[in-house]
Amino acid sequence: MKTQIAIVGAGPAGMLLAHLLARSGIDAVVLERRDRAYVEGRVRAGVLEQITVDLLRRLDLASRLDREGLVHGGTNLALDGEIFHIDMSALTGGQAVTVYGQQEVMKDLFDAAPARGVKIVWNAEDVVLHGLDGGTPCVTWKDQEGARRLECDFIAGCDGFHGVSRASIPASVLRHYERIYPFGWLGILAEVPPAAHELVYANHERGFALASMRSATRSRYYLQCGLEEKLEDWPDERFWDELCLRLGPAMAAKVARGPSFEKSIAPLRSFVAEPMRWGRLFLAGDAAHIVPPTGAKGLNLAASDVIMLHEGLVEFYKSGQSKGIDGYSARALSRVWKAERFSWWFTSITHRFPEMDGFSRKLQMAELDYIKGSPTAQRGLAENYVGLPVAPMPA
Ligand code: RFL
Ligand code: PHB
Repeated sequence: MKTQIAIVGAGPAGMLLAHLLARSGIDAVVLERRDRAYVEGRVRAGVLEQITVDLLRRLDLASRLDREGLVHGGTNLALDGEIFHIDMSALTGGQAVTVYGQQEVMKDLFDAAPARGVKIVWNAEDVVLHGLDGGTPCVTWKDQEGARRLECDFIAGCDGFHGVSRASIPASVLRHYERIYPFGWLGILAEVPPAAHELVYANHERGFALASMRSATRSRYYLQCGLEEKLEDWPDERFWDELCLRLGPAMAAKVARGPSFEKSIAPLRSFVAEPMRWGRLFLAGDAAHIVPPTGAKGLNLAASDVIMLHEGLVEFYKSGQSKGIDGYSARALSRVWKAERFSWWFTSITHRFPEMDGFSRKLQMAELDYIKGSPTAQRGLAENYVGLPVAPMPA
């Protein structure tokens, strides 16, 4: 087989890139290790920045998003049960985020794929990238038809944090920057109406809690938990009790309890691999960087990476120039690092750290109190939360 772009991974980065390339008339094939049900079934992101919403609209993939997505012009912070509102829209000249689950985004991307000519190979095992530093790269894998081979011009490594793409770059070239946090998030989904109209990020003495949602009838809640904790230790009643404690009495009165139908623990990590291009390979999304979910940035960074990569590839194929693809890594990393900074900072002011002494706790409380009283501080938070702009292509 032959194509122009081999895309490894059918997550948000891989599928958004595949749709963008299909629209621009650039041939691509997506190779995914799992099946559609697995990729679509993963409960992950919930908050889309405007640039991600605009991308889905540009791709004509937003009709359900525009009907069902919940537009949030504000968010809430809570300190030991006392809640204050941040009017993000007023602070950012009318910008907002949209609550629409990653599962729904994936469904829309997969449903539209066949009619748009987006080719996906499911259950591609043992994917190996070859010839990255030469002129004729290719990808090999195994599936039900046996050993397969795809020749291409470039490879887009969109295979997430544990994928093969980043690992195919020589260690002497790649630099890693990392922070591992001493806690995780325990998340549940329940078919109950959300406690608040907008999200609540709660800093409590006992640890962080987040009240989020998927729709007017489906709630998503998270609790900061220890990395050693097991799901069996968290029956629903314990979860609801702890959530209500951390959100405080005013919010607790509005929490509707019900059986959870999904429960999982995710560790928190900040990670960046540089550069995001090596020879014929480009990394995009979680393959190159991870943020703790506090800032709701992971899926949105996957979207901004592939917007930039797509622009570079279009320039290359339409005008033969390589400035866009040559500048891709630096351009993408400049936005990635700002999201890393924001996600780290937002995590640091909302979570309980094991080594935290009285002084650190007082500083955290002072910072939240400062944000509460200062429109200037709120503007910084709001500007980052709704999403920073994508820098223009290098001239
Ligand atoms: P993905 O989604 O991990 O997709 C990678 C795909 O590659 C496949 N793959 C391979 N395919 C072929 N060969 C191989 N060797 C392969 N290895 C892997 C995998 O099967 C998979 O299908 O990466 P991508 O596309 O870069 O997308 C990243 C996002 O999924 C991720 O950043 C977000 O989910 C992060 N995230 C959030 N992001 C937001 O923007 N807003 C949020 O509110 C938000 N909340 C979250 C989150 C992530 C969470 N968890 C569980 C980590 C909340 C949580 C709890
Ligand atoms: C979610 O709804 O899953 C969600 C919302 C906001 C975050 C992280 C996750 O910061």
